Parts: sequence; structure tokens; C-alpha cells
Amino acid sequence: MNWWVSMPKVELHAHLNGSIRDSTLMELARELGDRGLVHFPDVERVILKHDRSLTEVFKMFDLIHVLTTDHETVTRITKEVIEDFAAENVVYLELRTTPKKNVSKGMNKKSYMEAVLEGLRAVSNVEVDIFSEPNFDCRASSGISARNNECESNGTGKKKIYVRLLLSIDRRETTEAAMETVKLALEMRHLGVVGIDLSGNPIIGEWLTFLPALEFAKEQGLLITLHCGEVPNQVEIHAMLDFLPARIGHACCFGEEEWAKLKSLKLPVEICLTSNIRTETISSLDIHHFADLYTSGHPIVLCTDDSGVFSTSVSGEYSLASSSFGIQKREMFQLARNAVNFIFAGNKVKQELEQVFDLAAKTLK
Ligand code: 6MZ
Repeated sequence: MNWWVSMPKVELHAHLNGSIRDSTLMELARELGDRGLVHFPDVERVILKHDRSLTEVFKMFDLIHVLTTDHETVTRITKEVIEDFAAENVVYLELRTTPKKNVSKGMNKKSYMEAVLEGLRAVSNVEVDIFSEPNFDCRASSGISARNNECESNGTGKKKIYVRLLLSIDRRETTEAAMETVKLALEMRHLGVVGIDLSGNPIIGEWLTFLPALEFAKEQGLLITLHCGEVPNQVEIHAMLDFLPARIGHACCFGEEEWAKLKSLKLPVEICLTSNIRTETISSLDIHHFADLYTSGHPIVLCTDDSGVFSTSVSGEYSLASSSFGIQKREMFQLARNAVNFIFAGNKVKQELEQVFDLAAKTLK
């Protein structure tokens, strides 16, 4: 097996609807095409196009959401995405998704998330650990039930992946809609929801619209990660850093002042190399901020962002960083291992992941 695949990895920045297999998207598009709901050849062309600007990427997401936003499909894509990450030895996955309403399908944000949980439970070829921290009682009911957790014995002898969920606020949403997502996240904490993400088209929406919901989430103990500096917006970048999120994603359009602030705060950065290059938020890898952050020892974690949309994988991102920046396998292994420090799950999971990396360190050559 390829070394990069064999190495245990931690994925902290993966959007559910960006991580769908092309084959599944094509199948869904064909079905809707047959029912006359989309024009299949147009959709096929969009799905198979792999170089997209940032603006085109968000149009692509709107199309994906047309194909996927019903309960059954949300369950299916969740199951497949987890299987795909597990197959390449991702041992801990923080999967993020935007809870959605789709009135025509009887879907609200809560039922969308129930469909996601159903997808977690549907995975059978690998053991999925979705249980949150021991101080949450998994029998306490909120209308959504936990199954694959420590309340039941596991002992299956199968490969294991820890999955935790982040609920995303889309930058198109209102303050009220953002607050609804945070309240849902709080209601689902015993089911593996550990935090909140702010994402969506970075040229849409104002930071102050989301701030009340993000502040409330933080007060309630949810951990926050923000898409920060995907486009040049110095005022917003400073406001986001002042908010002190637990992590940020991207950090592509930072100036000297913003780098200095980020580094003094030691905020971990989720780095998505292929995504940044494909969307042209960074023009080439030799000027990517990965190199500076890595050499200065700043906390970073390599992630995919949207493995489906950008045709990448976590193994691929590690291999790419190694070859582009001349970093040896042993150091890349250490980089993967360091990511355990930045996960939103608690100490028990961190300790268990340390053991996974200890074991791999002995066996990987
Ligand atoms: C900002 C992004 C993103 O939530 O429907 N998303 N937001 N920047 C990016 N970089 C390219 N990639 C994905 O997954 C898709 C949604 O995630 C956000 C967008 O809001 C997109 O609609 P979910 O599962």
C-alpha cells in the first residue's frame, strides 16, 4: 500500500457536500435528469470540470445541493464520505456540514442532521466512534439517538475511525438562522457535535451578522473554526483573529500585520493546498504560506477542504506537501501526529489517537 495512505492521518477541514464521490454525483444527476428535473449533459459538464475559480466553486456547490438535499441522499453521502476517509487511514475526522432546510422535501435543519447521523450509523465496514466526551450522558434524549457509542460494547475488531461533527454557518445566512444552527449544535453535543464553522462564499455576508451566534456558541463551550482570509479583507481578518477562534481555515490573503497577529496568538491553521491552488486564492505552491508556517513551527494541519470538488485526498495532500516543500516522510508523520493537539474532541480521544500514532511509528518503515 502507498506509504501516504498507510500513515494514520487526522482530517479537520472537510465539507460533507464537497467530499462526495464523482460517481455518486453523476448517478444522482442522471436520476434527476431522467425525471426532467435537471439537464444531465449540462450537469455532467460541470461535475467533470476540475479547474474552477472560487466563484465557480460556489456555483458548483449550489448545483451539488440541488442533487443531494433530501434525507436519503444526505445519509448516503455521509456514509460514503466516512468510508472513503477511513479507507485512506484517516483515524480522526471532523466532518463539517451546513444544516439545511428544504421545504419541498420536508427537511429542516434538525432533520438534515438526523440524516447525517443516520449516515454515520450506516457505515458497516469500519467502526465509527461518534460518542462525545464522558461528561455527556449518551442516554439523555433530545429526539436524536446515539448508537455507535460507548454505551454499547464495540469489540468488533474492525478498523476504527473517530468522527466528530462541526455545524457550518453559511455566510448567506441571517443572524437568526446562524443562531438556529448554534442551538441545534448544542442540542446535539452528546451525539458528537463539537463545534461550529463559518464558511460559504467569502465575498458574501458581514462578520457582524454572525458574531452574536458565534459568541453565544463560544459562551456555551462549543469550539469555533472560521474560514479566514480566503479573500483580501483586512478588517474582517482582524475582527476574526480578535474573536480568538480555536482554529482558522485557509489564511490565504494575510498581510504582514495579520501574520504577526496570527503567529503571536498561535492559532492553528487548517491548510488546504490543492483547494487554494485550484481556486487560485494562492497562485502557486512555491509562494504558499505553508512553507513559512511550517518552518516557523506555527501550528498547522493539512486538510482537503473538498476532496470531491478538488479531486484530492488527505494522503494526496501529505504527498504533495512532502514533494513540494522537500519534507521527509518522518517529518510528515510528525506533522500528521501534531494535528491530534488541535482536534476539538477531548483528552480521552487524544490519548487514544496518540496510541494509534505510537503503534504506527513502530510499524511504518
Ligand atoms: C468557503 C466552503 C469552501 O456544508 O453543504 N465550503 N466555504 N470556502 C471554501 N473553499 C473552497 N468549500 C466548501 O458543504 C458545502 C458547503 O461548504 C462551504 C460552502 O458553504 C459550501 O456550500 P456542506 O456540506
